[in-house]
Amino acid sequence: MSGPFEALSVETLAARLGRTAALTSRIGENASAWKVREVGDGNLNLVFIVEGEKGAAVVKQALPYVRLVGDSWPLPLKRSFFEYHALTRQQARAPGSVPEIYHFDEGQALIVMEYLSPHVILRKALIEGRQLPNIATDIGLFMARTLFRGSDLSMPTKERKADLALFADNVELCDITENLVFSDPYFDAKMNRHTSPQLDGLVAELRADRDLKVEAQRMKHLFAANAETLLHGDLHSGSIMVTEAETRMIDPEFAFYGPMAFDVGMLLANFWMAFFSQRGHEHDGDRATTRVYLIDVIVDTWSIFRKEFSHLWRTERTGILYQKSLFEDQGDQLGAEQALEQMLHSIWTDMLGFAGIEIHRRILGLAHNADFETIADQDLRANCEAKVLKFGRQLVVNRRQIHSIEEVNALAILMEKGTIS
Ligand code: SR1
Ligand code: MG
Repeated sequence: MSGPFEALSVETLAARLGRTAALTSRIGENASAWKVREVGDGNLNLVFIVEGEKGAAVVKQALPYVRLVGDSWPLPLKRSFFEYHALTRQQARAPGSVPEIYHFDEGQALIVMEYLSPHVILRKALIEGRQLPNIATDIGLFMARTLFRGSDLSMPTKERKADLALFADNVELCDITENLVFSDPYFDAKMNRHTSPQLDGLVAELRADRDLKVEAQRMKHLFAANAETLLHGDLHSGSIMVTEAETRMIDPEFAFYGPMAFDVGMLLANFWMAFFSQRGHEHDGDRATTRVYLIDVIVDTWSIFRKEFSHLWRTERTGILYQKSLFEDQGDQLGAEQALEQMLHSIWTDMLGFAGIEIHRRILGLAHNADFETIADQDLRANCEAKVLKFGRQLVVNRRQIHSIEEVNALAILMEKGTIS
């Protein structure tokens, strides 16, 4: 295909892509027999599932505007280019963790990729109370591998600098995060919404909270200025597809070079939100075991991330930072371990800050989470949201005084029960 950009539709897809070899070779030559469904439920793009005589594939196409808002908010098509390049790097650094890419058309801003089936979006599974046995391991390893291997701890510096320059152009998607995540929740921004009137008082309190605002801007500063590694950039439970046995990360269109802790914080925030939202989904039975499961997932994800990051530090530290020539080659293993601990500690502290902010923006900003949105009883929803908002504030403001994942989870459990507020 190519020529000037034109959005696909269920009606036009087969005619327009019917001769794309990457697609026909996998799903079948007879395009008139293809079944096409548009299934995009994200905030930005079109997503089609195309089924033919031989198989199925996904066609994802960017639109020149934000789908959630409409054409009053233009957004460049080039996000598809960044998504494609991020996926290829993630596949190289964490093989098997992302969908296979069959074809990329830059002009049409479309990516043809593997149809993941019977996978479902992790967020949906957690709302249903499902317990997926492998997510902590799979996501922990994905984060450690992509974050370590995309940084100056590992990459040849020339390659990393070229990549940094490439992704630096993902300006508009960074701008979305800079505003929607780090600033809008903390003032009365135009597109914000929250459960009202139930949360009005707490929202006013949080927006008047000077310590919170200062720390949120500290986190924004880190996000904007600390170009440590290639991030997924939007690693929440809606960007992960799962089966009992498999986990795949999708949708890295927000990819750019930023702080190590950002992906980890966003991900764990979404697990904490899943935890706090469970009480809103108890109409078909108590969710106590799901809550225990989610706490275990949080502990395991962090511990697997730490373990794998430490393993890579010891075995793959080939970049320009903390060279072995200064440490191990001098017989100074302890020095290398000290530096590792220091780095993990700063990832830990920053992770808590990013997590708290992600929680706030999902309840106070434009883009909310189905975890809470699907709780029909407004009072019940507000009750869950109020607790997690206060929990988020603790993470952001007191992150330097919190020393272990068990400590954070103990706080989450007490706040969720209402024992402390
Ligand atoms: C206008 S875009 C809103 C959100 O959707 C994406 O998934 C990102 O999380 C972004 O912040
Ligand atoms: Mg997305």
